[in-house]
Amino acid sequence: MKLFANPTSPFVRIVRMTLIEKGLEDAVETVFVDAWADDQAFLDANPAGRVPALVTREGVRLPEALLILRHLEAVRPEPAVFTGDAGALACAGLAIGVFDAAVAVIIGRKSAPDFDTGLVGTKRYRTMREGLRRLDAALPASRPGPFDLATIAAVTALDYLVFRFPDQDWRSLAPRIAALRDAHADRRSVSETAPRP
Ligand SMILES: N[C@@H](CCC(=O)N[C@@H](CS)C(=O)NCC(=O)O)C(=O)O
Repeated sequence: MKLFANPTSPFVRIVRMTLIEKGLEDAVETVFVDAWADDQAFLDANPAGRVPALVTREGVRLPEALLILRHLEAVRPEPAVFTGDAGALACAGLAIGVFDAAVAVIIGRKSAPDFDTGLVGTKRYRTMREGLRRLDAALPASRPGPFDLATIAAVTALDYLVFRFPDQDWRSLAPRIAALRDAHADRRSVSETAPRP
């Protein structure tokens, strides 16, 4: 398999974390690309020009992080990242909403330097703050439990906000997610995929 990736994307990160958790990293060649550079092999894999994009063992070109995770779950069912539990899926949904909003701000700034304070930017900031707060409240007290999509996405969301918006105190806003993240800090899937410039 081949994974088109970059070292900062939270969508890429949930795929890379899953590959490590499932022991599939050696089955994948990871190619870092600049999603804005119109690399032809990358565009062949995903005409949307967005990372992640996976080329499967059969040569199928698969975009979209959650679809890639679904495929990896079929390739290597254990350990499962999709537990099927609605509460866990809801937490994953909140976390993905948070980092999707954060990515929208970073990308919005490319065409509008004042994106953050406009109609869309303001709404995305609200999503980041409110989504993180609700996720923090929604995580069951039993976590750390299974290292499933809820945990993977929650860790990814918090780390991405801290990485991209370091002037704000995200950890204080989400103390339970911060504790969860710290509890897993030494896990290879967490430490080796942390966003870096
Ligand atoms: N819905 C997509 C979102 C992927 C995405 O937004 N990737 C960003 C990096 S975080 C990207 O490649 N952006 C380039 C672009 O928007 O053209 C997924 O789940 O994979």
